[in-house]
Amino acid sequence: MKKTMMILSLLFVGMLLLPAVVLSSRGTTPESSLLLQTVREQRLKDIQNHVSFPQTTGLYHTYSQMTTLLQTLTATYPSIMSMSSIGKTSEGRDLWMVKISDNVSQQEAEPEVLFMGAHHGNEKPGYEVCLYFIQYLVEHYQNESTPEVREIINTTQIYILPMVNPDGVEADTRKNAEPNHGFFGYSPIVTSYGVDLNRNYGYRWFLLFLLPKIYSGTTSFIDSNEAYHGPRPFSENETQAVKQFVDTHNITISITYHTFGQLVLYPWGYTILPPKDKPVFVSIGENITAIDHYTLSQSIGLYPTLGDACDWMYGTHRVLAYTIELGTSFAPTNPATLQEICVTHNLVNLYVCQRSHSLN
Ligand code: 0X9
Ligand code: ZN
Repeated sequence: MKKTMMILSLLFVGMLLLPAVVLSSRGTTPESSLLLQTVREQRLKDIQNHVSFPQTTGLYHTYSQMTTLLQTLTATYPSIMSMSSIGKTSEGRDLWMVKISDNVSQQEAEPEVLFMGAHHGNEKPGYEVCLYFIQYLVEHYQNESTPEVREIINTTQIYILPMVNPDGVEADTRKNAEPNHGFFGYSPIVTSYGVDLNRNYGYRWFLLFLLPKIYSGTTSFIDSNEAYHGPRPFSENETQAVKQFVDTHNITISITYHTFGQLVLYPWGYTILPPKDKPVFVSIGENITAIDHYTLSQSIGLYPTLGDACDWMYGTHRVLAYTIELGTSFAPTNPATLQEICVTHNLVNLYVCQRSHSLN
């Protein structure tokens, strides 16, 4: 009798667990399940070992602290890391692009991936994720317990532009610091400051005029508006620099980090039509959300807008370009929250590098 009861209760518990098993495996293709297992283990190790986080007196790096950190790392790991300025902001700050790869000074026939942070200067976790990733990669290259990092660096050309908008980061503003000259830039005097860089990419701008009602809530002709798109496409030094870089590289996958909302977004943001590559976007996106437990959606699901970086990268160069909206606030003040965001998206970034090898 006792035995039958035990078997029955085991069966009951088993039945309860079954949907959980089925659910947790959905959206995780076999290609990534091994990686997910190893990255989860890594993640735990990281949380335990990363004693030096945060490295600065404040929680977030300043622009100059970032510059020093990147210069120090480049000097320490010159064979796998290089940095170069791909442009200057209106206030004269360099836009630092980091490359991490073996034979770092050479252009090789290896997949190229691009990570960017801080299009919006007040969204600081985005660049911290990038800095954490850079440091993690170079510091684990020789580490015998992380052979996958060595493999990734040896076989991938990883580009990271942590701060697209350093002027905005320094001023803690969404927009950059560009002086504006009124409607379409025609005023002789300075009327306000700043352009929303994630509205300034030149993809399908004509729709602003054709369908103004659809986009007027999220992008603006008014230069003092927080979502001002600028006087013309690619009017800004920062977007021009990104354009020039992406135009001259063969980027396969890209992640642009923003805050906030715990979302993984794929194009399009300007239309409800699905992108041609939706199955790939969803397959990779589901593997990303299996790591960070965020919600996967087409960008327009958040809201429709024009001129964002990912629509341009995908529309012009077919880059599999994701926007990730990190966390639950623009700039969390709790170090543990920031650390969790960085550690988790370090794994996302490693996965993306690996996945870039199995694309057509
Ligand atoms: O509005 C943006 O630029 C992004 N959100 S944020 O809160 N970081 O400003 C979202 C861009 C995603 N693209 C679209 N929704 N079209
Ligand atoms: Zn943003």
